[in-house]
Amino acid sequence: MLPCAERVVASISRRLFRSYLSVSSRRRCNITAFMPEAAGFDGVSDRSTLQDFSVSNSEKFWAAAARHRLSWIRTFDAVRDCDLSRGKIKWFEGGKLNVSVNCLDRHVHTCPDKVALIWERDEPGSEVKVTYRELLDMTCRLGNLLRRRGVKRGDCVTIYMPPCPMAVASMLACARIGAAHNVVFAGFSAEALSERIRDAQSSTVITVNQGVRGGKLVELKKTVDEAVQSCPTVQQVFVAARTENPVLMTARDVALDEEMLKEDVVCEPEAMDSEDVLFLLYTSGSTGKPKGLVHTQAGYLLYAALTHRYVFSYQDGDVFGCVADIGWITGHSYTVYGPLANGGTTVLFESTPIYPDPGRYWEMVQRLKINQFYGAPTAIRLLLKYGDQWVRKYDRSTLKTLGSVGEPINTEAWEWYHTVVGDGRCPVVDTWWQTETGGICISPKPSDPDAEIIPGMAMRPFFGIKPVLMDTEGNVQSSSDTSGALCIAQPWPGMARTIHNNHQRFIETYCQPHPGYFFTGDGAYCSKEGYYQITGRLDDVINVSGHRIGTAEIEDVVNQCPVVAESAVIGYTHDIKGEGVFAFAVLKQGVDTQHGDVSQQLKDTVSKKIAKYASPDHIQFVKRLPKTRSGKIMRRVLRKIVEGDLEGLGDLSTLDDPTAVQEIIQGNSELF
Ligand code: 6R9
Repeated sequence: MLPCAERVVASISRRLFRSYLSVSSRRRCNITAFMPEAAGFDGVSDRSTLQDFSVSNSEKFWAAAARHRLSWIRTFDAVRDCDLSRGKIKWFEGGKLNVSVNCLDRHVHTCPDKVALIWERDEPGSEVKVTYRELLDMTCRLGNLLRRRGVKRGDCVTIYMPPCPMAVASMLACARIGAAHNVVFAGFSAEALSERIRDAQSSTVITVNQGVRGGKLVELKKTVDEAVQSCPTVQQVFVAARTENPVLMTARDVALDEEMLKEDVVCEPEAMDSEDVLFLLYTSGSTGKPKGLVHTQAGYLLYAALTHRYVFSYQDGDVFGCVADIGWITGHSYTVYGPLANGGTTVLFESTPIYPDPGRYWEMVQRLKINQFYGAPTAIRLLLKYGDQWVRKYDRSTLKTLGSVGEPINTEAWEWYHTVVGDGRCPVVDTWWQTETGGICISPKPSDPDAEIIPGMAMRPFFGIKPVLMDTEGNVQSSSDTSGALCIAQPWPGMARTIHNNHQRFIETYCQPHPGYFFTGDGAYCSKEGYYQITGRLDDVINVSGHRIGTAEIEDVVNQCPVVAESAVIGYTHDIKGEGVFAFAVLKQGVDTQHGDVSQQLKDTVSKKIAKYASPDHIQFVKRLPKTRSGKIMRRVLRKIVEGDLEGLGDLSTLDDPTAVQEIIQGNSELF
């Protein structure tokens, strides 16, 4: 019998498609037109040798990229000084630069009136455009204000704001004066915010009076008020006005818009060392409290810029639409830093995929003439449920590339995204990466815009990335067509440097499991051709009667059943099999579980499509799945519910809708 992952690939490879450009036109490609710095690389004449070169001559590759893509105040002395086994990661030491200058000033010199940001506000049709000149002015005023109010190089400012130009200006103002930022997703609770402010030891917080999302007001300032009660370090809270409604202002609060007007539009940028901290970003681990991953200046910016350009085939003049919130790494790298470093036009999306109706994304694509759309599978699955008419209504002819991020994209969602949203015309790039990696590491077309794509596979490593798969004994799997723990064999500039205040945890989590390698915590399959498919978090891989299976593989099949909108699969302790399979399924509107045995139908389908052992022992139908605010299904919570360990549900601060958990607990108790 074939290994599971291989069967998944075999089943989908029939649908493998090639891009429309012929092989001969690919060969004619001029390598320096594709990547100018490649001109100096010995023996590099086409894109496939460029990829090999970037891995085997990593220092040369990154040095050339850093010189070419970034503006330096002082050039670097050393390219890298890394020892992964000790968690020592340093790039471009000796170099000095300013990230805000790289994202703003240099573009203001060449194209001051180019639109930098399109703020797609909650109400469709009310977008606001901000040019590079205007964004630089805002950033400088804000930088001066922060400086005048005592924020110094090396301090950490917490930003609790929805996507808006002021949030971007706040991030860049911190970068300008050498302060680190800590953006906390504006949907987090007061408790979660407070914990992050305390851990980051921020004395300054920037927020807005109220947020507006899905037609509703969100009381962000009130949440900050509640959060800072337990944050003795906080001395000042800057409050920008998103709405006209007044909010309670205390002695600690500063009206941001008013105060900024008093400041000059020239703000001297700090000359930052390459390895100074640019930002902290908190993310959840499988256990313990959230960890503040630390990213630094030059390496992060270079990696965000290069991946943004090559993964999405971004070209000057394109409008880039990443709908991720700025509170997540995707928003940092692909709404803010990557596009702005490249002098691009980037969309800041304030709303939801279904406001005012499920056509929102595509109406926005039509109105803003978006060329690259980058979103999450969870939203794609949600929209798929509403039907094709919401997509077909709008002109999507400007779209060139569709991106997916955050979790494995199941085949049904991939096909729908490709054929309905992209009219079968736009490549879908499934991008694998993490907060820890800073930017995209595996994606279908990093070095060749004409490369073939297999649905549901992240495919190929980005320049300079060398993935390896480890077997259960911790040995590198030498052949392809195999599965294992995904590690990265050599450092790259965009990787996180440490966990704030806890370097030991960084070493234990990422460096010690496989000494000398960066351990990602994900499992992957590598096909005969060397293409990668992410099989899910390793803690989501289950072992049923000795057969290893990724929960994502089972979900993929369950989701293909016409009655299913979405599902989550977990393993649970089973007396005989070791682990059994438990599936939670959300059915499409109007499907009745009472009529016909939907449950049996789903079990049979999994038996048929994968194997009998993979068939769920139990299926619980639920109204919704517990998800984080960034749309990740919290399988850990489902596992605890199935185990009956309600005390051990753990940190629920990232949960989007707490009532989902209550409903599932109730339904689960009725099941047995
Ligand atoms: C960018 C981001 C990281 C985890 C990662 C993996 C999952 C992200 C994925 C994917 C399969 C993809 N993940 N992209 N799994 N295919 N294309 O999401 O960062 O929030 O830190 O999450 O998300 O499990 O380890 P982050």
